Amino acid sequence: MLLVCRNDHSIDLEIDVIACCFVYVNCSYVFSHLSSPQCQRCISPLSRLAISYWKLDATAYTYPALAVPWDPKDSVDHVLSKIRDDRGYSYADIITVHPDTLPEYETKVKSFFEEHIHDAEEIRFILGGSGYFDVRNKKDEWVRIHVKVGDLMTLPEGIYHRFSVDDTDMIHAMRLFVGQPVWTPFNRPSADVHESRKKYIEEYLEEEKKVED
Ligand code: KMT
Ligand code: NI
Repeated sequence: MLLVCRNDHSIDLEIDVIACCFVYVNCSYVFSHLSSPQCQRCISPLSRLAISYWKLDATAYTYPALAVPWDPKDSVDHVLSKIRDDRGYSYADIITVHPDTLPEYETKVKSFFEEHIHDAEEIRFILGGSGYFDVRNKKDEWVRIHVKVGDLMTLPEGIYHRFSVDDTDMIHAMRLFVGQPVWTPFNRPSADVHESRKKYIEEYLEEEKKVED
């Protein structure tokens, strides 16, 4: 996973983040690789925004290009099965974002890239290809997360985000959910007053400010 700290005009820094930990200091990143296997969940600017991240070996298993739904109980990857059980993921589907494989490609890609929130967690496990998730940090700047094969990431309810494919123009991903999936995006700015947004600000962004003061 590549984390890019950027504003709307320039890209400041790119750091390759693969099963490692780093800390965030005034928009520059102090970076230290840890070889410890305990470091599967990174302590990072991402976790400070309530984003969780794991690196899995997605290439060791075979997944269909498109399966809507895909039963998460069919997982034979024990790391994925543990995350599924720990977090109660009971629904999954598998999609490939590419003009040849994704029904209504143009409409979907456009809606993925609208800045939005959800009223539930967004969970994505990257099985192939790559793409960009952009999330807003506490200063309302974009933070670009370059996701690649094996990245499993959760975006909390109420975080502003958007998704786009990168130069490879293809991403193969599993989308997990607790219970019946609801993919409804609430776009900015009307989502500013959504309960999920208010809750996220109270629980994470205001806490963040207190830590800094
Ligand atoms: C989303 O919600 O933005 C997507 O599902 C994008 C495709 S999965 C990486
Ligand atoms: Ni979303």
